[in-house]
Amino acid sequence: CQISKKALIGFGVGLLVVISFSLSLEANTATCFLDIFLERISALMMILDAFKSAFLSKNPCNITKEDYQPLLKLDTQTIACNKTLFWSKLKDLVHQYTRVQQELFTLEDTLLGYMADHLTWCGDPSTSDLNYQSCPHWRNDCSNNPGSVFWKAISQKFAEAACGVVHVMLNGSFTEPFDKNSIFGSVEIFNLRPEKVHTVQAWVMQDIGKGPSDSCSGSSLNELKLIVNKRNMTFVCQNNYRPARFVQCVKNPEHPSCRSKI
Ligand code: C8R
Repeated sequence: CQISKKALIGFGVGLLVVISFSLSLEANTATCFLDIFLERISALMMILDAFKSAFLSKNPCNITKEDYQPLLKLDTQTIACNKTLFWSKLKDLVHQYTRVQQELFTLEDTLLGYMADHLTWCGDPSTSDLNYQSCPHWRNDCSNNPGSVFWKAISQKFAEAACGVVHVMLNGSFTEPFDKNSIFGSVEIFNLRPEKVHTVQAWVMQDIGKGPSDSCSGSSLNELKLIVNKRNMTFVCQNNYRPARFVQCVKNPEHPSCRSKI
């Protein structure tokens, strides 16, 4: 077969155009990714700076919600309606559950909550460094410590932003699953906006193998119901919510409550 010189040159030029176009596209894409990456790093640096400024060089027993306001302003993450999940006294189960049911979000599934979870932090008025020796304990030392104030401040914002149906997972193996002094019972429930939130759905989960200490029909849940209704929202309660029970049963498959219909 014969290929003319002209056709060969045309083909060569065409190939060059395609290669150079795709190379420039790749270069553009790479620059674009780099831009996004740098943008994210600088946003994280700003968040970290605002976080540290809230407590560094300050008396760790004298932290206020206002100290965390610059940090809260930088947090623009929003959770879609019906997707917020609060909890009290069963941190492990609720997070095991949201790892599987990724449509629901606890505070630790948001940037600020994720950053601070499992951490203890404080400063010292005499230095601008983090205090690596000791930080005040909220019960034994002082309640206005950097950790407690942080959790209260971001929990308040989390609750204010919730809309639609909100969910809360409570521990039915405690005599008071709804604890008025907890962050859920003292901050979140009172900062829900009834004009945005129409229903509070409670899931009361008992530990497998432990008898119920309290359930939806108990006095503690009734207290929560009264608060919710008084704030013009509907209250719905369910004991041992099946999907979360499945998660508990992964570790206890042979327990009678897991073998029978759960
Ligand atoms: N919330 C509060 N406290 C949180 C937290 C969180 O998301 N994450 C952590 N690690 N902590 P509890 P509660 C720490 O008594 O008081 C939000 C804090 O040190 O079992 O009702 C969350 O949105 C804090 O003092 O529960 C959730 O709905 C304890 O754990 C409630 O508030 C709180 O543990 C849970 O707060």
